[in-house]
Amino acid sequence: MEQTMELTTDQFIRDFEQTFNEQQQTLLQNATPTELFLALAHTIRQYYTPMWLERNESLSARQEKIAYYFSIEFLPGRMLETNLLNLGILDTVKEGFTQLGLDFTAVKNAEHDMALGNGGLGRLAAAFMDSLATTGYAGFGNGLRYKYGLFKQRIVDGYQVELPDAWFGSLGNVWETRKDHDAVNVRFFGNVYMADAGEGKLKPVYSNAQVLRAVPYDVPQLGYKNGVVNNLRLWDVEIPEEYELNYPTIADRRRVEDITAVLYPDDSTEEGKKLRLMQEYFMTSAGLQTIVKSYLKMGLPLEKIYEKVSVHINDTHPAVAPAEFMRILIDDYGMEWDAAWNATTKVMSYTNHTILSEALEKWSTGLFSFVLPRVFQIIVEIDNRYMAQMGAQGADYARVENTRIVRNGQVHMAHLAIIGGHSVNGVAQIHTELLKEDTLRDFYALTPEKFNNKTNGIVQRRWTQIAAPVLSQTIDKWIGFEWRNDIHALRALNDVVDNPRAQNDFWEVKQLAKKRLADYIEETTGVHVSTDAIFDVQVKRLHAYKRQLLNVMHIIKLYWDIKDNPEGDFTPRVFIFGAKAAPGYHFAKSIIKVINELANLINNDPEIGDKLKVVFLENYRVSLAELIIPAANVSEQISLASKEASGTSNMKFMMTGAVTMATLDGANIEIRDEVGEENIVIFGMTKDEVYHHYETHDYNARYLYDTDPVLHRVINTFVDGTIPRCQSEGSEIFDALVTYNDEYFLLEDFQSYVAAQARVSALYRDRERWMHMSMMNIANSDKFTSDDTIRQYAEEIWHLSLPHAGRHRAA
Ligand code: H53
Repeated sequence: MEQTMELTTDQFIRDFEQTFNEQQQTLLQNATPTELFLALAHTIRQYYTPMWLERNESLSARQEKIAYYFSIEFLPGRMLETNLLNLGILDTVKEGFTQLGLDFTAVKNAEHDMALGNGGLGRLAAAFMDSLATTGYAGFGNGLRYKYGLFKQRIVDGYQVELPDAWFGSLGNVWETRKDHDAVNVRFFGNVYMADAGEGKLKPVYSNAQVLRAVPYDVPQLGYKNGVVNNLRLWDVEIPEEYELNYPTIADRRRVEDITAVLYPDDSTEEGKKLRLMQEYFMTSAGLQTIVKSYLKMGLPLEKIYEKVSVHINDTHPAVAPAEFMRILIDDYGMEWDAAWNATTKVMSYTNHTILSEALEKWSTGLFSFVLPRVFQIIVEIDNRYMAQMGAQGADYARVENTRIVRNGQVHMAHLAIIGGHSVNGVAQIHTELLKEDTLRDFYALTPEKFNNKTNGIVQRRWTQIAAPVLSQTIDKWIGFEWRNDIHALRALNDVVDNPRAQNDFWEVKQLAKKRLADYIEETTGVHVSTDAIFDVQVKRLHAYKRQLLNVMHIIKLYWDIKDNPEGDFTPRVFIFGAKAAPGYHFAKSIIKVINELANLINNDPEIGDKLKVVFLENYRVSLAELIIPAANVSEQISLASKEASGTSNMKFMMTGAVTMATLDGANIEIRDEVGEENIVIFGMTKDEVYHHYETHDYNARYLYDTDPVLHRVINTFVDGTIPRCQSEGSEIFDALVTYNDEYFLLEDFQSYVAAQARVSALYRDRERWMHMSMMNIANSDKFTSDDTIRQYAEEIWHLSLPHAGRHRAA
């Protein structure tokens, strides 16, 4: 059942003009896009505020169970259009703007991306917020209000340069509301000892602790046409008034403000250790304290908190949660250990997003006990009790030793999350299998019942209705509107994938999207690209395991093919890259440099012409993805099998009609299962083949380099001066591939990748065949809706009930 706002265009115009006049005191026609954006956002706030209040009232009146999603990253991108779409007034507002003679696109582009995340992990968290509201579940977010989001990337002389992203700048975040009354204190450092509290109890006494104030800012999360508003709570740090004297200088204050100053721009490894640990504890402690307080307002017994509260640990960053929850229950509310432990394990659950060991956080016990002395004591106690309990159960000693929390002078955060919770999930089938059989195999052997899979998903509304409005209209034309409310209705498209007129329509849609992107490319890079060429796209974080370099090697091969035979028959291609590298990740930055110099070489060679173009688009982010993804013909998902936990852009490309060039990794495998083998292009080693190399140590990159002449020539191109201005970067790449034995097996997968790419070229030339493939991808993309993923979390892990039962469930 739909529930949209009743709003006529006239009414909207009146509301908007009134808000604008109150705020800006100028003429509409003189206003900048930013001024118009602010007025529009404030108009929308007036529309959703009553819904927000009503939602909170009804949740507490019904004493509804709430799941809290703790994540150090949230990456919503722009919120304006999503909010309008979800309120059901996007078309009304666009029409109103037309009548006022205002440019809606310019206004929507004036919104700065809310980039409180690095990549897939943060985007997934934002998608889940949308889907929780859309499905009607009571699921709230808990994170940090960074002053600076993910850095802004500029490319200068081919190099990545990082600039701070002051996303809310001088205007503030228009969507948030400060909730002063929910502020709490968080303690760091100092000494703690246990003193007699009478009745045989002990209580901790702190000295020299640093006390900071955590102040929440709430950002509403609107459900799609259902009147539901959930809450994303972001914490900011302040100095409590009573402690002001401890911070006499500006430098003292800055050190405090640092806690919420920057999002760590590192997608997988820990860095800036102490500050990072403080960030993690700050948001976790503040969140848990307010959760307990609001639970107690219901007057229910604290021992039963798990009946009304779930806390989800997104990756290891908030994994201190079980220990902090124990601290709150025991120290602040006087609960006994066993009752507290029972409640804690029932409340907590954890998602693992990677098997890369550098991303599974571990802290040295020295640092941890220095920053969080009381929490450390509790962790040691949890660990001891875990050992004792497992020993009593007769569990295998080596296994228990491998799974304990404090080991070899380190605190293993994933272990705390698993032992302190009731559920561990991976994010795609293959990833969960790998967790069970490799990364977390000892845990799996000891507690198999905790493990489950939840394949990731995407907010398809954003990637169609917002990012691809013309595609959406074309879908409407062929199968009606139902898919906009029930994504599973998209399957009706399967009936027209071979209809020549439909194929033609969808071809034209893609051409329009390509034209839009081509214009942007020309405007921002000066490179002219032809929309007749295949648009072949790889956009994601730059990481060795994602193998952008394999893509580059193929481009070099094509370059030589054309140079050797300029008159040859060649299917034109535009290779498009977008990628940020972690500032400290030297090798990744070298790859960016090489891509840019290779692009210069190729794009300026008249003999190559339109046959081959290479473009690196700077500052890849959600709003740029919205422009790029719908324009892709080919989606590059070429990570080494086993390394990409899931991937989510693969799903966005699929649903906007790109054909996936894929290894059997992450969710690619499930995409293949949905579209069928013939509508995806698979290449490369399987995860078992990869593991076979690990087990036998039989991989020999130099042998491949020496014996395969094509590969030899391609790799030499990095160092023989063909690509100018990147000598040192070229030799680093050569060394990684040959001297250091090619950690991600690019050389082994090269020939099969080249063959697969040749297949793509042949397929593209057969337009009927290609459009069949493309449309099969759109038609069968419904499986990857994050609405369904979140239903599985809600039902199987958090055990939520549906306050708005039945309203929006897919038929
Ligand atoms: O999380 C995505 C996955 C993707 C994985 C990514 C991720 C981060 O972005 C950051 C840290 C981390 O451990 C994992 O790399 O494969 O799709 C959402 O699950």
